[in-house]
Amino acid sequence: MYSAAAAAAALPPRRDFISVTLSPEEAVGTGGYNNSKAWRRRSCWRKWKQLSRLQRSVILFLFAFLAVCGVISYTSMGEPWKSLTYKSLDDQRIEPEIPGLKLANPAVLPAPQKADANLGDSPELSPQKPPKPPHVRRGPSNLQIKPPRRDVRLKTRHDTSRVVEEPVQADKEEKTEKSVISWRGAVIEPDQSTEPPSSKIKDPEKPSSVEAEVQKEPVPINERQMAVIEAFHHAWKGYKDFAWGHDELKPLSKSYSEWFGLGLTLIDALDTMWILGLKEEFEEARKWVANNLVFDKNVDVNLFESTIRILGGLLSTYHLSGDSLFLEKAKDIGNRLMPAFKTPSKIPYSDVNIGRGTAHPPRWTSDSTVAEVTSIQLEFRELSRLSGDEKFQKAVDEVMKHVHTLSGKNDGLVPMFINTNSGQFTHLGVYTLGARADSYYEYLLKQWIQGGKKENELLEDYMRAIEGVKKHLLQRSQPRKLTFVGELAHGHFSAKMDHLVCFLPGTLALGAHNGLTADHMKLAEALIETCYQMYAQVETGLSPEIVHFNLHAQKGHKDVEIKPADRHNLLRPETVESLFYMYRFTGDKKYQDWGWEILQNFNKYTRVPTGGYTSINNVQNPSNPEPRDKMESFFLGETLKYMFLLFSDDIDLINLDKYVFNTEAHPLPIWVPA
Ligand code: DMJ
Repeated sequence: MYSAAAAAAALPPRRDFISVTLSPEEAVGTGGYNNSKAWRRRSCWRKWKQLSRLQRSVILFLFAFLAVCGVISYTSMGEPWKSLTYKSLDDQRIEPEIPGLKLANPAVLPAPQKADANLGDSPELSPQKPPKPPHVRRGPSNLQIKPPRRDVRLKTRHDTSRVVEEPVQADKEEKTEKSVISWRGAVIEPDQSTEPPSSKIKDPEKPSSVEAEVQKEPVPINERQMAVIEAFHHAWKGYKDFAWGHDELKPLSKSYSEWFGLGLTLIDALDTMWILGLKEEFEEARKWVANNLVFDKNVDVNLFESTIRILGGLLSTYHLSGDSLFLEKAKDIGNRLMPAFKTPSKIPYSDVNIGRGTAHPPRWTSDSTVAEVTSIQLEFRELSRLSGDEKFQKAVDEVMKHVHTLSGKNDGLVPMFINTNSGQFTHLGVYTLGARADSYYEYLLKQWIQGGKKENELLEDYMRAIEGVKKHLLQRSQPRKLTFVGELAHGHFSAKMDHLVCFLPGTLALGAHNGLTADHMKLAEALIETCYQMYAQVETGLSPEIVHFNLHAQKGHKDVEIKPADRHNLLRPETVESLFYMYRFTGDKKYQDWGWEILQNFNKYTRVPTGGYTSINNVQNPSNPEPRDKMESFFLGETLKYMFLLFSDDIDLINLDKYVFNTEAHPLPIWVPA
């Protein structure tokens, strides 16, 4: 018997080897005649055996030689193919220098750009690591995530790995467009010529440049992210079963509520599904948008809410998926919201009838809230950049400029109301970082970031406001000395803090990350601890809507006091949002652990067995938290999205140097990425 023992002996001990066993006859090659049927079938083998050892060696050598030649010629033939494939990228690098020559438009993020600047500098395009050839796809009816023609590396439905389609023979009409599209939000680079539209907005249908992304090693999904996906599935099941296409799920009564009648939850959740990798759900929702989302309706919508949820959701989904359906819908709703700005002061009305094209303030006043009119800018500015129509940006920039000059601020802090006729602040003297003012501060910083940190007035107003917060609103509680942001009413400090204020640590951290003073980060660290304690000190481990902090130590009292009217929880995102920023910027795992606790408590007290999650009336009663029978759209749009991002260690999963989140957690590109 022959075995490969000799060869194995030459190998280091313990290495695996393959043992091949032949019959003794075969082994020695003597070849006795055997006339059995089986033997006859092996005539080749017989002939082989009849050859002399020299003849066999020559044949084997020839085979080996041919094989080597084959391999060499295959690899050298591959080069021309490769260079053909990458040529488009190389072309992009040099073409902008040729006057008048326009570049291919990216499927996403079309924008005016000096394309060579970024592309040339990009380490991602270094010769050692050539970029993946861009996948080309565009068109109203084609989802960019549609199954590729070959080799899409989508491992599992819940796999966090980026999925990039290998080069395909793209459709002809797509040939001039280049972008890397994958099944994850972070994959499409917003640095594709993202320049502010301020001077002249170019037609995005005209060519621009694209930077292709080099794929990194996939970052595996972890258990906590899986738990978020599970929670999303559960919430989505309820919505799908009982509220499909309606605004909000009522999970207990297994029905729905309408606010605008525009499928609010579905739209708010689109980019979350994209980021979580829920492809089937996304495609199903996309179909609904394509077939059922109609804005030509005689319905009053709130300008702010429909901007941050619908316009913001459509724009970010367009960016993530590259699917122009979402851009078209965004343009439609954007245009329909414009009548809101037809006011004597240009400060927009709160409500618009998107079917009739009329707008009006609430019935009882001609005021709008300050947060509402100053937290629509990220979306309208981006819509101008994408549509090539300046009017959107002009309208919202005018509001900011006007508010910048207004009197009635207190060290940068703004009152809560502004009059649409006079353009002046009203109800002076009350200052809060909570409801009605909160996102004014958030959008000062975020617009500055979105526009490439050039709009100094925005930064000035932001910096001044944070100084105002420090001067007038910061206090420390007893007994744990938690730093919190209270309110000021006509000179009197109130130790009241809305859960809404918990956006602030995240915003401060984002500012510090973008080069603002390190003090802001210190304050962010202190405030996020407070926001966490607003959960941890409560019986259910869930925060109420509003807390009052104790300023004086009292025996048996915690820092956090809750009034009966304030003890509800609406599944709000702000603390989780800030935890996400804090973890991104510090890497301190405690922030993930805190978020994990919160998720578990949502599961414990707000999950409805038949599908969906519900807001609750009483966070202080674990045995009966009193479900309210409503799942707000921001639970899917924001809370679960921020949870998923918080648990991720992949900084490119919505890279914060390339995207800025609107106040409803919809990521929009930074025009000139860091
Ligand atoms: C969301 O609609 C937005 O986050 C908004 O800025 C505040 N309110 C809810 C979430 O709490």
